[in-house]
Amino acid sequence: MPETSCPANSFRCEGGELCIPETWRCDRDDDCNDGINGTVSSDERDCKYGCHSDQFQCDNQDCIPAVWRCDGHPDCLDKSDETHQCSTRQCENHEFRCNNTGQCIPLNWLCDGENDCGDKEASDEHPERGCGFENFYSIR
Ligand SMILES: [Ca+2]
Ligand SMILES: [Ca+2]
Ligand SMILES: [Ca+2]
Repeated sequence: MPETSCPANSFRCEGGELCIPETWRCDRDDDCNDGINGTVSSDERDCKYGCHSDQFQCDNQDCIPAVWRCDGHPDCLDKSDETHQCSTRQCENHEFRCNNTGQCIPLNWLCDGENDCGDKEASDEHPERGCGFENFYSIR
C-alpha cells in the first residue's frame, strides 16, 4: 500500500496512513495514536514544549498560568513568578492590574463576584470599578 500523501499544512503520522493538521503536532495530545509500549505517538516525538501563550515560563522552564504571575504566592519552584519586577510591571490593555500584587488579570474577571486578585480588598471587585458590593456577595 503506497504511503498516503498528506495535504499541505498537515503532518503524516509515522504509520504513514494518517494525516493530522500540522497544528496538532506537539500540542501534547497523542493524535497519531501510534506510540508503542507507552511511548509518545509520532506527532509528539522530538517536541520542544514551550509554554502556551496564556502561560508564564518560570526560570526553571516550568509553565504556570499567566495569571499566577505576581499573585503574591510563589508558584514556580524557583519563585521566579514573584520577583521585584511585579511591583513595576505593566499589564496589557485587555488586562486589569491588581492594586496590591501587581497581578494582571483579564478584564472580564472584573466585577464577576470572585476575588481574583486575591488581595484583602478584592481590588477587582471594588465598587470604584463600578461593581456594587451586592454583586460581590450575591454572585457565586
Ligand atoms: Ca498531537
Ligand atoms: Ca504566583
Ligand atoms: Ca473578579
